[in-house]
Amino acid sequence: MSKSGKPPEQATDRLFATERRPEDFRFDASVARVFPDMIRRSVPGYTTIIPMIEVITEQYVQVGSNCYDLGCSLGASTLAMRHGIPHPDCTLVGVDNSDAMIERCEHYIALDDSPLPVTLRCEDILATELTNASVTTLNFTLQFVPPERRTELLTRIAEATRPGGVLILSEKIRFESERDQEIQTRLHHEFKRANGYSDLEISQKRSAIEQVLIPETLASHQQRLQRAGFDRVLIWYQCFNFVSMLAIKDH
Ligand code: GEK
Repeated sequence: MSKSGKPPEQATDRLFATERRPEDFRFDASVARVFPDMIRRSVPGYTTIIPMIEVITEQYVQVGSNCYDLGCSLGASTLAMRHGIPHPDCTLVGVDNSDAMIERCEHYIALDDSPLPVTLRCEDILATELTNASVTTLNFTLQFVPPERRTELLTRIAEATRPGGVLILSEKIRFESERDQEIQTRLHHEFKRANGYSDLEISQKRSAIEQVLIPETLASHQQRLQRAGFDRVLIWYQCFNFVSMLAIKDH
């Protein structure tokens, strides 16, 4: 239970509500505690993307394969994948390098009623073993990986993916044109304001996350995915500066 007596999944994000010392954002216990509320109120489209991960998984999962959720946090995307996997012989693996996230994720997985076993690894996704994959998800995680290591990670995912398999990649993006960037950023901030965040919360969160979450353009993502070994990249969702892509490996 949170201090307010609410169950953890309902704890309200007030982390940036009062003036605080500038510090880089970290996925620690205080963030893990309010994470469902934080991500829902901060990421436009998150509540649509999660159920669609189930739909996409169902379409592309292959008998006897492994499915990975990289940067699984509390397991929202992991559970969506779990419900989209009809084959009992598949393995589902969730990976996150935050102890606080993995600890709480175990609890959410245990509460869920699907019989498919889930393995959770508290590991760096840059080092975790990937093999025989049909569906891999990076739902707003690649943006936290240092840009110079992103190609290496995507190449490893593409190499581990079976023909016909996919990567679901959701990211905050930036725009080539300054004017577009300014409009989309304003709309994103309006979304946060509409969800009850104050100007102070928005600006303090922005400063904390600036050095940690590095967005890239859609073109950079598309080109990198193709260089990494995916044959086709579809944009299946966009709301303001938040996008989700489906990278398909044909052969
Ligand atoms: C969801 N997918 O709810 N290795 C492992 N984990 C990492 C790494 C890394 N190198 N870098 C960051 N993370 C989830 C939401 S949140 C997105 C994903 C957000 C983890 C980090 O600890 C955090 O839990 C997650 O990636 C990103 O659908 O907060 O915007």
